Amino acid sequence: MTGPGSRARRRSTKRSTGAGAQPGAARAPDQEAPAQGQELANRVTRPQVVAALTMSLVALAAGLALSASVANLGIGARDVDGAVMPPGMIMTRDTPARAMRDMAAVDPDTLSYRAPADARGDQPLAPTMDGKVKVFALETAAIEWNILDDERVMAYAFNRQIPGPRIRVTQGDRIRIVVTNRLPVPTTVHWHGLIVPNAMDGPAGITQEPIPPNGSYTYEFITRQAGTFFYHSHSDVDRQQALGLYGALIVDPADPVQVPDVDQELVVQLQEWTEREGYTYPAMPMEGLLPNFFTINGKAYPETETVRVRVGDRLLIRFIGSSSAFIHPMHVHGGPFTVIAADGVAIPEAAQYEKDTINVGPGERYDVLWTAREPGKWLLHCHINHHTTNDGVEEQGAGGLTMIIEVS
Ligand SMILES: [Cu+2]
Repeated sequence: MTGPGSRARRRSTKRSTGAGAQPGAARAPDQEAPAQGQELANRVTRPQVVAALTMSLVALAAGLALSASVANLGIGARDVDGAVMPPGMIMTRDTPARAMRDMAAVDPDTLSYRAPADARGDQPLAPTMDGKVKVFALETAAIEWNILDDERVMAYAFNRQIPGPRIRVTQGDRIRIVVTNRLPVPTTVHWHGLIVPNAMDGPAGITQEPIPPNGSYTYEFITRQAGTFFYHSHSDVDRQQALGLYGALIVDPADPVQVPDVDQELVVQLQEWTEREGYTYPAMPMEGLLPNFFTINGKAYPETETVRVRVGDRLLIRFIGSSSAFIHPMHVHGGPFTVIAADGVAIPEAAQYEKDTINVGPGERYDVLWTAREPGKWLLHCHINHHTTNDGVEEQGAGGLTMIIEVS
């Protein structure tokens, strides 16, 4: 119940208990004496203190336990060097800092070059001669690279291109490759499929110390085999090769009779990219790192090259499994091709076989001969159909691992 009378009572009670209240001061007739139990009510009892303390400790422990069950409290921002992790990646409480650095986005601060949007990879690399030795120079760097007109990735590259430049030599050549490392991290180079002295093979920490940033290493060997090979990083391979450190290495047979009789040649190097919210991550078969872009020779369709041949022409296609983690069943429209070499080894004519789709796994190479039978536009593409999209979308009828063979 409230009314003018009760309000007056509350006011007068306050006044009478205040510091300035004087004993014996005049009191209105309806005024009451101060409540007797007021001081007691403000005193905290020991059981109350114990209860409040216990509740606080329980809440604190529960909070810590909850955090520890979903987050890794064992590492801090300094351990992961400010790494940006992909959205959707599952990081458990036991994911170590090293693994996180391995899967992190390319740090934009480490980029040293932006390639023109129309730049092409796999460019021929001319050697200089030192006596009879063919000397090639490779330089690694973190660069920006367009896989489409409107899609730029942050990549690790040899000689500022994706894929790295094409090294082409003849069986029996002595070659020397001077590798200079301009990456922010150590690296090495492996000559995939070639028989070389062990110290020239490239695995970091196994046959050589990794090449430090701004360091260099010289590889030298004689090319004993002939066929389709490639080179790639062999240091933090799952990160470095997936970010673009690979290139074709073609060795022509010393015996011209063994050179296949073809009208045109096409090298197909495959790669996946994981590009999210402006960051580039190394594509891996795991949550958050699954690729959303796919390239042939560093470009996604429709930016891939169009091959032009005539009816009756024989086209040699060298498929290179330069992809780091994914298999691509490569299919050619317009009739089957003949598989003439696998992993840099020529297949004797009697054992050659026809196919129209061939699984190109990481590390594999297949040389196939395709004859242009009918005029028109014939597709060469991966048959995992998601790999022929750009970020899940088809453009101009396809995407990603697609190119056109135009037969006139
Ligand atoms: Cu594929």
